[in-house]
Amino acid sequence: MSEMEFEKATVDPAARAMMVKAKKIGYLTTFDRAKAQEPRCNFGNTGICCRICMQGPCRIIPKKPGANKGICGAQDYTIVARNTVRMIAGGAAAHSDHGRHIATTVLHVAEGKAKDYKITDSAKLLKVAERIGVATAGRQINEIAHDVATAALNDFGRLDDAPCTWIETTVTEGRKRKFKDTTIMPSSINGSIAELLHQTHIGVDSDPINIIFGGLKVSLGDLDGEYLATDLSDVLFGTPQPTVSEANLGVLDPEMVNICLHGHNPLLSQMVVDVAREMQDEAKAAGAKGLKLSGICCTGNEVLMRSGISIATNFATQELAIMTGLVDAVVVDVQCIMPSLRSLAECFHTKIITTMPISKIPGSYHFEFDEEHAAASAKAIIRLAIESYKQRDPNKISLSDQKNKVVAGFSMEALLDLFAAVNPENPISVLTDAIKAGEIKGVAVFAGCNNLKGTHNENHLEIAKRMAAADVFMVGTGCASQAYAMAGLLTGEAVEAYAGPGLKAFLKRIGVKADLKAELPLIFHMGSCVDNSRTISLLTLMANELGVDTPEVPFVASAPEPMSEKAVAIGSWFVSMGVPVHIGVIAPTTGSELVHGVVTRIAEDVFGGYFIMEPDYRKGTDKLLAALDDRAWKLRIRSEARAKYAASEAK
Ligand code: BF8
Ligand code: SF4
Repeated sequence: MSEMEFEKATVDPAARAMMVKAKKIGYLTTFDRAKAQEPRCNFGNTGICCRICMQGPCRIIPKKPGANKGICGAQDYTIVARNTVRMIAGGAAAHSDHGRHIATTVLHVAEGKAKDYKITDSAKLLKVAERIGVATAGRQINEIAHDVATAALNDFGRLDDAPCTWIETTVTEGRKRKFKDTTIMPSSINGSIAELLHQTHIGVDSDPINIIFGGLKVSLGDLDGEYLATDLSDVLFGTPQPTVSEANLGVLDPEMVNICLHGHNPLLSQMVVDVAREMQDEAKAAGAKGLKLSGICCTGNEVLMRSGISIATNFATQELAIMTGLVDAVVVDVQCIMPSLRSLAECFHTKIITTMPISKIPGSYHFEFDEEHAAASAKAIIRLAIESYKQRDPNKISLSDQKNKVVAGFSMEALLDLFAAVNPENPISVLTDAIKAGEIKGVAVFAGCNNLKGTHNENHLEIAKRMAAADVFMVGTGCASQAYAMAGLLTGEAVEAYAGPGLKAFLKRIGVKADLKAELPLIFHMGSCVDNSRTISLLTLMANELGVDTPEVPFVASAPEPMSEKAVAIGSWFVSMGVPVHIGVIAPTTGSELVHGVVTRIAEDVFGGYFIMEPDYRKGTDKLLAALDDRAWKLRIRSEARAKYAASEAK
């Protein structure tokens, strides 16, 4: 890669510097591999390659008689729909398995097992219990935790038609009716995934609409799994509160033992954080100043939100953390971990430590995470990192001077506390009143990954800056939030630099009253990808306060650089929730005009939400702003009409 190519690959200066080093040592990073994959196969790119049975792959060539269908006769629309919803199934499986793991741990804590964990946030437990109908009066915390965890686990394998508890008790009445009317209300997360794999087996469903509805049902199962993962992680480890930290490769400290926590599930990473506090002396005995933990991907978000742990980098640049020569160990659990980390680690002293039975990398260290002895597992991992530190080669170190301040930790509870500083009786009205008054245009959620079809972090940053200038209140999760953290957008300085006058005034009003230790940031970091559930509770609260269903709320979502199957699942349930969803890539749906039209246009008629596929950040921003304007305008017209009607009724 040349200098110019580095600039096209990423907007992050820390990453560029490490890419130069990679070139020097002859290591091909994910950026080189992305380039080597060009040009992409058009069949795969447009979704019309079917590999669902072993007669395939069948590729659809519309003008070639016989090849305009698969060998079994499947049409383009069946193939595109099947491929799309199978991605949703993969995403839902990943998110909800994570949730199931947390729920099982809560159950074990309640049963007196898993002794290294405890119920940290009993207020949250009581709130969740009351919401889902678990009795609380006069009961022990462990009894309540037992019943809440059991209710969560029941959402995975219910055999009757009762709706999944977390969806049923969290969405608006209007959405519940919609999900029941369209038969997409799930009863069982695992059951809906299995049903969808059956539905899309060769020779089962060829109706693309029916297949898409099956996919949406699974996406709601995904939301259910995310929601209970968030709730029960808060119960186990505490509900996030505003915290100040730092982000980017400059957080790696040359004088400390550096351990990167990478993956998704807080069960192990939070334990490493807790245990590390007691193990600073062991690091000092090895000649370091102490232990420095930092995060990559969503496990990084989990420990940032609850413990203020720094962010090292996000998905696409995970290899470049190792490239600094400063990382003594990367501890990984599940999801979004590049298999290439291991071969790169061979060029350095870095130990890659896998911890989950379903997520191993050949040649790396495997310390199977054992919930019964979680603290001991965490200690063993830290000791390996300390050993590794002793082998660090000073000649291979490349310091990065890039790091930015981060203000994060905005759970829904923390956001409501902020709004309550202005209006304690009705906190959410602070946000909805500002929209009604036109001070802010609406709310945008930024979520999702990095995708090297574009420039790393560029879409994230450019869209957010433009939305800020247009007075949009922004919340973020996942690698999107990490992109903002790395670039300094989760700060008060960013408000000064980028917010429009309305957003600035709004944030100032809250900031002055709330009197936090830190200033309010431009974008409110709500957590990991499963914490997109927090953004749905924001949407639901707004809808209820405005007296409308969710499709009428000026609320949009954007995954500026989506990559994973989980992102597809999240985008799909946002659409079912009635939200316009921008994605910064063209999804492989264009091979069927019908399916592409359904997901980008017709979906709006049924659910109110739809996908906007737009890789160009300028156009993407314009489309998001147009969707917000349209909703805000309709909201105003409708509420004026309602007021007029009520006045004439009263006469
Ligand atoms: O669950 S945003 S690259 S780390 S999939 Fe993965 Fe995408 Fe990052 Fe978080 Ni979410
Ligand atoms: Fe081909 Fe049909 Fe098999 Fe798909 S399911 S690979 S279209 S024969």
